[in-house]
Amino acid sequence: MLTREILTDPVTQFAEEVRAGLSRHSQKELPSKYLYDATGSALFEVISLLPEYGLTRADARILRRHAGEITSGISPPVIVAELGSGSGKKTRWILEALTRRQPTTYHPIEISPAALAQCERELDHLARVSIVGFEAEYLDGLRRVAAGRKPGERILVLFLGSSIGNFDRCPGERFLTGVRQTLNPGDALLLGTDLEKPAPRLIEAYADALGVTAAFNLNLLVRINRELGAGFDLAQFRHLALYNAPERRVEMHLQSLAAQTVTIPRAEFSVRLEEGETIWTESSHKYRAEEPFEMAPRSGFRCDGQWIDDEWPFAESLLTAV
Ligand code: AVI
Repeated sequence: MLTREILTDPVTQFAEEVRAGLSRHSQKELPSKYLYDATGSALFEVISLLPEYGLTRADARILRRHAGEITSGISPPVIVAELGSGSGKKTRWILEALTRRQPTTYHPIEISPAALAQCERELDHLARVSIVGFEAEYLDGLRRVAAGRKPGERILVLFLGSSIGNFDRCPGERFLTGVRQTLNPGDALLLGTDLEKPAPRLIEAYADALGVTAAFNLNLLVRINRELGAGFDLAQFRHLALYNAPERRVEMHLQSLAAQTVTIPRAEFSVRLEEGETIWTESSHKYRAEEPFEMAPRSGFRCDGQWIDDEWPFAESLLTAV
């Protein structure tokens, strides 16, 4: 069964956030969540197939190998809420493990309607799974899931693929606290974190030879042109991926190749960029394996288990709400 609720007014919010990020006098920035329109979501699926980008395959291997063990400690009945489901491909293993014990309701929560639709298509055929998606920001969707739970039901929240890494570290922990506040003791959060690796390997992963990540990044300007009527000329920008060692993160930027002024009519605003100036579009923080154990108590959880991939350092950690 498929149901979907829409909880946001996307265009107004997009215009406001673009204006706020590009009117900064210091480092200009755009929120990375806007990378995922239909084209961006499709490009991210291609990124996950690239030989240089092992993250998604590592995450999938862990879930395929360990889904039974991961879910075994959570007492039924369990409902599953996934924050940023993407295509939903990896989630299949968790849902199949749960449906061996019980029919399962699955709530993908996605700001991207294209990703939500793909996720629903991908998982619709699973037996004993009901899908009720929310087109919403993560916490708004999760609150709806929690408000609808029946007495005795536990919630398993999935936050896979190291999406936590796209938050700065303190806001990331505040976000985990926000997740905890919507849950009850005994509910669980499965948290994916990409682990530290040598900088050259990371740069290759975010500046692939084929240019797919460059297209993913530049597509943000295409989206602003289409949805907000802006006049960004893509030939005047290039994709940059750099490793910020003190912050332990990969940063994606769009670098202006010339001094230019671009008008964004639906945001009622023009942005002036100098030659070489960048717009920061995404951070991808990397973690040490012990960090989820340290972050858990600071946000109201306890870390009860961790699984690490042996080919591409990546950890899935199971956090229980205390
Ligand atoms: C979704 N997120 C965890 C990806 C990452 O690695 O930060 C997005 C991505 N950006 C460039 N490549 C992949």
